[in-house]
Formats: sequence, structure tokens, C-alpha cells
Amino acid sequence: MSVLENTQSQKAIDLEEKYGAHNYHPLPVVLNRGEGVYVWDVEGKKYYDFLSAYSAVNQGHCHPKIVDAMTKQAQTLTLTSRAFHNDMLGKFEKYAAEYFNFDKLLPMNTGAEAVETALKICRRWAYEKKGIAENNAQIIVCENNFHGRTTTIISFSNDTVARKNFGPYTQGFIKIEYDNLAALEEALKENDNVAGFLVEPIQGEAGVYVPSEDYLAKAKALCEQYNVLFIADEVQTGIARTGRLLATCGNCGCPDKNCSGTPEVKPDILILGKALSGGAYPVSAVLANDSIMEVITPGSHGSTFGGNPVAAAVAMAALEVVREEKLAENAQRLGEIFRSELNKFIETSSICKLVRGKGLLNAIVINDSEESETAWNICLKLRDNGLLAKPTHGNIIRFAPPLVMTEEQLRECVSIITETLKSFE
Ligand code: IF1
Repeated sequence: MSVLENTQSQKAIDLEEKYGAHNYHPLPVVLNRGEGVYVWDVEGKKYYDFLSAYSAVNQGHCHPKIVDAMTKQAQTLTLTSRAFHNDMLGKFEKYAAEYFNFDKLLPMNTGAEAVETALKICRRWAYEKKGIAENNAQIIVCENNFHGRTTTIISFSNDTVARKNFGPYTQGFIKIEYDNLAALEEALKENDNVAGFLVEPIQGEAGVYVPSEDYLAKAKALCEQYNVLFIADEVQTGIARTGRLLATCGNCGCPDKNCSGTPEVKPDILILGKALSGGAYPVSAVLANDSIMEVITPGSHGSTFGGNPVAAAVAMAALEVVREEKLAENAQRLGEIFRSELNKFIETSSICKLVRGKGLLNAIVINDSEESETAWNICLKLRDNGLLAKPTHGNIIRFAPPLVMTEEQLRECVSIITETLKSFE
């Protein structure tokens, strides 16, 4: 069923078509329930969720511990604004700062807001601590980045669809090739006004590009050498998604013997979002040590909902679940099985070129042109076969199930994926 007849689903889609801005092109499926690794559509069909709301639902849909924490707090105190203190914010800030081994946390709501916050902290640090002349700070970013949708963030994007006709664009950014240390060193040598380097540990939206093993550590070392802040955007790769607590510094006791959980890869500024709340509520955060975070002074940054009591309760519960259920270890183990099984299939496949990723953030490249509809059609067929996924760009399909998946469920999903791909051979 790729075209929805006159069903409840179609009625829901028609409402969005008529009354909603057309800022997305969703797969034609209408969901009304989620539980763990499963979602259901309005006709009652059950699916494996292999997108996890872009890695926001790492803990599984409607995790009881997270929902319980949210419900209890929502019935007690939802929002005070920061005009007054509340009894939840300090507890959350302490819990999360210690959890990720930083001095301080600045709470926001969306990933983009956290990225914008990190950029502001970096610029102010440049003027007040590094001594760069005001309004001259430059921040290095990578080609094919994705950091959100605000005007400043799309100003340094090279995705035409996300950027076109939204100018004039914010200045102060230098673009270099991802996973290219020579390009980073050259940009640092050529420009005296570099304040920071903003990077995704894995480029998710670009198509799950995993950099060379030593890229992040050596990039951090170059930033130290040139007194530039290393800013890690872990909105999508964080919170156990890649098989470690963080893709940059896995100080989580995970089984990965090569875990680069050493201080060398510890970011100066860490950006979190999405699964920081388990997908239950918009929660994002920026973490840094005092020498950096102290540039933020009363009245210099804020947000009505940033750090609200519900966000605080939800985020603490979501982080507890990651530890209690050993989600990083599970993502590490199941990710290896997933890529191993897909690679076996690829050996004899004409439709699938490769699989890549880390932990349970993976993608396959379809053997067709970027402009073809093949990846989209494969996702329609996956939907019919009970698994939801969506292409990132053109011929790349991202696979990112909730990290609470069991091995048995994963192997069933591998079978659904390979059987579906075979029908396109
Ligand atoms: C969309 C994907 C895109 C992010 C990283 C910051 C943000 C994101 C590394 C901003 C958000 C979302 C946004 C959503 C689709 C999805 C996404 F890669 F995850 F699939 F677009 F690239 N840093 N990613 O991935 O966080 O403000 O959305 O909370 O905008 O279409 P946000």
C-alpha cells in the first residue's frame, strides 16, 4: 500500500496539507501510538521505528520512567521562568554537569537554540578571554554540516534547500572540508581571529559520515595548539547513540576497548539535545567549564522555557535510563551485529552499495543516482513491511532504532530490511 486510500491516515494527511505549512515531506504514514521500539498508525498497523525521531527517542517511545517523571512534575510546577528560582533546576544542572564531567550547564530547549548559545559563548570568550577584536571572531565549521535551522546556522550551511532566500546571512564563519585535519590546520594558521571549531562527531544529515578514527582527537589537539574552542555538536550523536555516552568522549565505562574516552577528545563546549529528554519534551543544554561559561553574565542570555521544572525532571529521568539500561553498551553491540549482517547482504547485492555508522546510528547507500526515487520507494516498501525509515539525502537511508532494542528484534529488522532490498534487486 503506497497510496493511502480514503482512510483515517489520508484524512489526517489532508488536514496537514490544507492547514499546515509545507515544511516537510513526510513518508505517508500517520502514527498515533508509540511504545519502546514500536509505533502504530491510525489503522492499527504496527511498525519498528528505525528513525527514533532523528535520534531523540533513544530510550524508546513513552518510556515509563520518563513519562512518570514528566507527569508528576507537570502536576506540580511546570514553569517559573528564570525570574525566580525553582527546586528542580539546580538539581538538574548538578546531575547533568557531573554526568558529563563539566563544571556548568546552560539549559535551553531545542538543539538549534543550544548551538546558537554555544556560538554566542564562543564569540564572547574570544573577545573577553582570547583578546580578539570585537566583531572579528571567526568560527570554523565543516562543509555539509547540519546544526539546525535558525538564520545564523543556515548562514554557514551549504544545503541550498535549507539556505536559499533566507539572506542576508550571518558573517563570521569559515567552512572547511570535514575529516580533513590539514584543512583545519591551514584555516587556523591563516586566520588570527579564530574563536572556535564547531563540528559534528559524525555528520548525520549529510548521510552518517563517520570521520577517521583519530580525527576528533587530533582536531582537538590543533584547537588547543591555536587556543581555539573545540565545540562538539552531539545533539544527534550524543546520549549513547553511537555506542558510547558521547561520540567525542566516551568516559562511560563502555566495552569499546578503543573508546577515546580520554581527556584529549573532551570538548571545550558540549552541545546536547534530542535524547537528553528521551524525546518526551524539548530539552537541550550547553556544557562547559567555569573559565568558559563565566562569560555568560546575568541578562546576557536566556529563554522563557530554558531549564523549566518539567524539562529538568524529564532530562534527569532520561539520563538515568541510559545508565540503568546500559544503552551505550547495547547500541555498541547491536550496531556491530547490524553492520555485520548488512555487509554480508551487500556482498551479493546489486541495490545496496555500502553500510556505515557507529553504534546504532547507521546508513546504507543505495546503488542509484542521488536524484532517483529508489531510496524513497524502498522506504515506502519498508513501511508496507512494518519498518519505518526515511532517506537523508537522495540515495542514502538512515537507520537509527531506539537503543532499547533487543538482539532478537534487531535481527528481525535486518531480515525486513534485506528482504525489502532484495525486491529492488
Ligand atoms: C529538521 C537529522 C537534520 C542535529 C544536529 C542540531 C540540530 C539537529 C547535529 C538542531 C537536528 C534534526 C532536525 C530535523 C531533522 C533532523 C536532522 F540529522 F537529525 F536527521 F535535519 F539533519 N545539531 N536534527 O541533527 O536540533 O533544533 O531540531 O532540536 O530540522 O528537519 P533541533
